[in-house]
Amino acid sequence: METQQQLDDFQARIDAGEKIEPKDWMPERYREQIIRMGSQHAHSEIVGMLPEGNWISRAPSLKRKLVLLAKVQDEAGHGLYLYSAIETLGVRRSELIDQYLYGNAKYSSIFNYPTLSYADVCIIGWLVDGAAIVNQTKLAHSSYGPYARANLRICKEESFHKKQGYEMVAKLAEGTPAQRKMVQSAVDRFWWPTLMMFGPNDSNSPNSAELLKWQVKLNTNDELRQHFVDRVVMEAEAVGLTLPDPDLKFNDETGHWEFGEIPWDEFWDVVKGNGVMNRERMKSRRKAHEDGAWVREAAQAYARKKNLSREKAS
Ligand code: FAQ
Repeated sequence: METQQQLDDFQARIDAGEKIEPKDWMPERYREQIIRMGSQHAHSEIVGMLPEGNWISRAPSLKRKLVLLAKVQDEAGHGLYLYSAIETLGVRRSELIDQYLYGNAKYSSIFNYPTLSYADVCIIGWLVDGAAIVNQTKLAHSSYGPYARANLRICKEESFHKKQGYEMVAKLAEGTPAQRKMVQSAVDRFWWPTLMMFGPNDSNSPNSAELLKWQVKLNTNDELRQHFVDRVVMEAEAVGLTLPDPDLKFNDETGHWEFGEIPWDEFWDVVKGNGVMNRERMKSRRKAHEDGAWVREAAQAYARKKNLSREKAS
């Protein structure tokens, strides 16, 4: 039973900017929210390897292949940092993974879109990693210590991902007419799904109030989305690409770029599992997990053996 005094003391620690660490007292709902959000974040990083992984064997040069291999491996690492951070709350990683492979845990909607050309890989680096950074640099100040620290490490790598993506976009944008067409088509297809990554509008975001109160999230979904749009408009202009939104216009009074209505029906459809690639993505992840069962068993047997010999020696 949580007492009002415990809840007040907890809130006072949050308001004072203290980090909450695994062994500290916390409301059960705080624990549940970090597990929900952090594990969905981890699943997203893992599923997020698939769209770009699709192009590793078809990268246009050895250099591009090496960069892409390293980037996709980084995403796997991000998933592992996040699972480790969430496990500090007493939940097993295998349980979390089961929830998304065989249950109904979510992962980011953006990874349910296909990568039709190599330019899509470049656009993912620029826009998707760019959006992830806007979100995660804030989460690096989140109140839950292990989750904040995982995000700090992730951001350092994501910044590099974004730069390499933007560099490739710039190269294509100044290339042949066919290359320019290819990269513009990728922008056209990824623009709205990228804006959806920030989640529903604030008025439709049931988790935000609690997460903001506990400083798990430091900004609302709409604030971060706006911050991203303000940055990207200038970046698109610099490389001569057009963002596919006729309503995009600068508001002198607010100092922000206004943008058109996000296709929310499409967003909810994808979140519910009906996107173009949802089924394919889950099939690939389940297969990878099941094919890897022997590796997990071998690692566990090795760990048991090591523990046993340590016990005997002591
Ligand atoms: N997709 O009440 P809210 C990356 C769900 S990492 C799917 O607003 P909240 C790296 C939400 O879960 C990208 N579902 O939720 C990379 C909730 O459902 P639930 C992932 C979504 O938590 C780059 C319901 O809608 N980043 O890209 C989405 O306050 C390149 C109501 O929503 C993170 O996960 C969505 N887009 O705010 C990898 C960052 N949006 O659980 C490879 C951490 C919302 O109640 C290549 N997470 N939903 O059943 C967050 O910042 C937040 O969780 C939000 C959602 C902002 C995503």
